[in-house]
Amino acid sequence: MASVNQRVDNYEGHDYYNLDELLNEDHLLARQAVRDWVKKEVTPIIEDYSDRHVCPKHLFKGLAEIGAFGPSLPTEYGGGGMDEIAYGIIMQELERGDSGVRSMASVQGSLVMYPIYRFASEEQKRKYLPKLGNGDFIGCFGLTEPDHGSNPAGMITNVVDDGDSYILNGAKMWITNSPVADLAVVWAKNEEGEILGMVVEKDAKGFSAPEIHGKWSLRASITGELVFEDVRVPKSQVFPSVKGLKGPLSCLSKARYGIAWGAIGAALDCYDVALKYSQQREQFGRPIGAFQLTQKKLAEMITEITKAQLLAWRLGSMANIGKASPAQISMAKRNNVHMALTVAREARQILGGMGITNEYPIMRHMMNLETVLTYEGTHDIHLLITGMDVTGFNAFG
Ligand code: TGC
Ligand code: FAD
Repeated sequence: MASVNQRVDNYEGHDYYNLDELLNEDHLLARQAVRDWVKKEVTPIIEDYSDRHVCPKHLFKGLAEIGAFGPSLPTEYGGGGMDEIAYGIIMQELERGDSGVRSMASVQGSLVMYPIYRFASEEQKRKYLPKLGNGDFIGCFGLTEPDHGSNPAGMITNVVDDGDSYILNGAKMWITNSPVADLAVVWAKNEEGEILGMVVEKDAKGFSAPEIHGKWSLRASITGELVFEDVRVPKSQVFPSVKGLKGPLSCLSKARYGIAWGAIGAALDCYDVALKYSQQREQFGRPIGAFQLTQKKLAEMITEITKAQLLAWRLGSMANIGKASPAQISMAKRNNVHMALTVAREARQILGGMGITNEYPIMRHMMNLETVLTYEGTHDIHLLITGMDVTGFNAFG
């Protein structure tokens, strides 16, 4: 198969329930700008970078230029000053290109800029946010540890008070962007067992961020560890206004919201490719789209995509007035990612043997979505969040 993808990307979206009527001019303009950028900058290179398992780092600057970092954060702090629906639409168009490219933006905007904006001192905000917003700095978010993934409350990474500084020890695992990051937002326990957030710069003595190799999923996104060996962190680097797990979990709510929208983009790309293929590919003297079994697949795909679009739009409307609860966000993340993975699997079948090649984006989306199903809270953890919300009983521990 071609080592560099030759795909002609003539994607124009699918809107079966006329949801565009619910969008405003700003949403539509943002969508078109990001769609154009993805066609120009992502589609032509993404199969090659995924194939080589290399992160297209040069895209960070372009992502900043199209306003993909913190679209709903205030402009004075490096964000885009848009609403939550615009943020969602931007994530959707990026993930239409590749989940890893959307990850680059999610982490920078929702997991690095957002906690600094929300919890840091004014001095920290002024120091970091403009440079994160324009892509001069790359950030990462360290919550997960080798032995504590779904249960971050059990973390063992810790700080010990040493006058004007803390001494940080421990390790974080599976951290998007860590090997290329200039700074890390790190969550660690103090001597009282309270979780604190802090910014650790890459040059800090005792800090390293080795890359994790061998991923079959999200291959165009770079993932690594964070290792802290007696790292001295000045107290001015610690977030003054948050303690406890609600700090990192509130960042996750912001990022999970973006994924609920983003996953629809991957599904739309798979649907778009499969629909066009079914209209052109002939077997038994007819287009395969004329067979009932192919129509069943396509009809179910667009039905599930449309339901996910409605869920995301309603969630966005609630988020705009500060009324999207963490549990509502969990439901949308879980449903929409699973929907996208199912759509990718069905689309792959419609393309027959061609579906497994890198001439089409479907297998790449499918493999990417296996990560998206797991990170930011696994499929089953989000089910348990909904279960707890509706029953009042905690089934985690
Ligand atoms: P629990 O007792 O339920 O909650 C502790 C405190 O946090 C509050 N809270 C939230 N606040 C904001 N947003 C949320 N989503 C929140 N969920 C809970 C809660 O009200 C409480 O506040 P307070 O004031 O009472 O202290 O905590 P728990 O220890 O029982 O944990 C619950 C559980 C299992 C749901 C949580 O630990 C969880 O969500 N686990 C999943 C872990 C996870 O999602 N990790 C993601 C790591 S980052 C990542 O994957 C980035 S991928 C990046 C990319 O490339 O895109
Ligand atoms: P585990 O928690 O060990 O779970 C394994 C299985 O057990 C899952 O199926 C889970 O659903 C199930 N399980 C766990 N507990 C329960 C329970 N109580 N009841 C029922 N089932 C349960 N983390 C970061 O902090 N920052 C990042 O930037 C980041 N980026 C990532 C990038 C990639 C490519 C990947 C793969 C992960 C990333 N993560 C990141 C980590 C991610 O959030 C975790 O992988 C995820 O939270 C799950 O943790 P785990 O892998 O340790 O699985």
